[in-house]
Amino acid sequence: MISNKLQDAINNQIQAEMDSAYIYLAMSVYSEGKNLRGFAHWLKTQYNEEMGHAFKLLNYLTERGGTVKLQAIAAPPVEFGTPVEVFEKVLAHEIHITSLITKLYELAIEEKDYAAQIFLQWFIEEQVEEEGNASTILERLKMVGNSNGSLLYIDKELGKRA
Ligand code: OFO
Repeated sequence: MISNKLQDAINNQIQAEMDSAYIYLAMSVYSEGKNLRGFAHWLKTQYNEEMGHAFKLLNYLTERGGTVKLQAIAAPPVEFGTPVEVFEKVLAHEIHITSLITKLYELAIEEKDYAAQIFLQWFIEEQVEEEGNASTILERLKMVGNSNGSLLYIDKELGKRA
């Protein structure tokens, strides 16, 4: 059985993951509107990943005998700026999510919940990947500057995300 403290914190993290999903979906729609279809595809794939993270937590909480309490998700923005600004926001958001995962892990240690610590290690590794991906794309976008041709090349590359 999971402690109430950890149960509440996991419920908060489910909300945070769904919130991430919603933000990326909004970014995807925004990019589609700018005819950046590869960006839109990458961001929609990210939306699906975030929903996967939320479900992973939700299933775990149920498995541990906890109660899932779904929370409200705020409306995301409509405008996200230039492609560089979009990915600055993606990276900043992932850094924020990493800090939440770290706090969750610290709580699992405090609560001496070894099973939760093992479970959360997957999320710790995932955040390394999430930040890495966002940071690589951001750096490449900064590299190409105002070159539309290069931007379209990156768009094509992002469209290949499986
Ligand atoms: Fe769920 O990793 Fe991004 O937010």
